[in-house]
Amino acid sequence: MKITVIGLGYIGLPTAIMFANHGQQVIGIDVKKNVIEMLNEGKLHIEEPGLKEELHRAISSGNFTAQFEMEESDAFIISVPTPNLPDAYRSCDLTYVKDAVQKIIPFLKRGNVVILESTIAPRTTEDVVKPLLENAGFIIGEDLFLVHCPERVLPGKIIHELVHNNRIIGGVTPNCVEAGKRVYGVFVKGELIEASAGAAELSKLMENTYRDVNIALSNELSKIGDALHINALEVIEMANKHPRVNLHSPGPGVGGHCLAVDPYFIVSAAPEQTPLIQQARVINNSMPNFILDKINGFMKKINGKKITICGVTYKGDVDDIRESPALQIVQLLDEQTDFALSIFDPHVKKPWIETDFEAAVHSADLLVILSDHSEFKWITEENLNSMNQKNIFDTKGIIQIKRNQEVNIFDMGSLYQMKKKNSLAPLSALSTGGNEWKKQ
Ligand code: SAJ
Repeated sequence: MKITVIGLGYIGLPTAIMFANHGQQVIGIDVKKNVIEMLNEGKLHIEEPGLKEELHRAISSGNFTAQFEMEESDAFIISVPTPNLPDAYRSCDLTYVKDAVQKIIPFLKRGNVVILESTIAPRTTEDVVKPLLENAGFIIGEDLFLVHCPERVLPGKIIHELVHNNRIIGGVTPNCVEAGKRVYGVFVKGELIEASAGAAELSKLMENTYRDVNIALSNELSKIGDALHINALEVIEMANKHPRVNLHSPGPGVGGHCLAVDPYFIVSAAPEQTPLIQQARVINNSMPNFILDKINGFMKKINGKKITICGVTYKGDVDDIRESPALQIVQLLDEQTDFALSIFDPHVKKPWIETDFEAAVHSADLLVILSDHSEFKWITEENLNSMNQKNIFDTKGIIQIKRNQEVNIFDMGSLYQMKKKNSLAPLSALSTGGNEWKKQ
């Protein structure tokens, strides 16, 4: 089968490569010149474990080419961005989706399958895309098949989840569902779930909204624990021992182009019916300022001058800083305080990111962990010897060092400790111990 994938981002590119490595002839199309050039040279513009090897396999087999020009194909997969519009309910911007549909229309033939993978507002497939294709003279379900097949892969585990997650095949008609199943049956080992296009759209959005609302509940719990001087993380650990309770992890906020985006697509489609979803977004969006207040209060108490921020990505072990609450906190600190700031993130290459851990923590009074990168598990007490005061505020629960006389460690469960007068270990005698970090 010849497949054209439009949009070579975090989802489109792995999807295109997966089809190519399962014997299909795949063309990858993107509007970014550097993306096309990098991919054809076997280089990646995104960080995803295992993807580079898969890309090289796809190129060397001759089954994958990245290019600008559209070509006739058996199936067209649209995986372009659908950001929020800056309107009252931050509705779904369908500009790129509509552009992509217009671009493929001249190349469509009878029997083709058009698949929308982008996360879209409820009813988009039926009410927006279907009319565009019908206006071009096609009868959906007879000479053209239209499917919404949302992705559910977790960045950082995309290669595995693309194959093993089940997939919802949301067809405009039953024939469309069958056509969609024939395409994804090429490599999906998970269940191919038959659905209507509308149910597929809303299911995808609800999956992320469910997570956003549950994270908001835990973020609210961290505020309750702060007010009542009760350790919220201990409460979560105990409550989750109940067979039907799954409290999520509180943190510095909810980032990424999924949970921080998708709930608004439901809200903007049904604003009167979504008070809970809207309030959850308000709570999660309040976390960067909440964390800033904790940092400010603590630094004033210890008369701190310098803060080292570890992690600016929206979550651990990715290089994605889109909608990152960590980055919001850095910006708030920069705009609203006079603290010296040093930023360290081994996954992000930017001029303002310190590449040497020891240099980043040198003379710092507080180390704030905002992304749970695996590398931060290996931070040892010795790595902190160049700090002025050994204080850690670990908002992601990744640090393995145990709190002791030398190091003060706070997390989302012990926020109330940051306010206490005597919550500090005495200053440690500065030593020039070796830097384990560099040797990792
Ligand atoms: N987060 C918390 N507490 C938690 C879990 C996550 O604060 O207990 C934060 C993370 O730090 C991050 C944000 O929420 O800032 C999103 O994290 P995530 O683990 O949900 O990761 P995403 O957004 O990359 O992936 C989600 C996944 N959706 C679900 O798990 C329901 C993934 O399966 C989707 O395919 C993806 O969104 C997407 O592309 O829609």
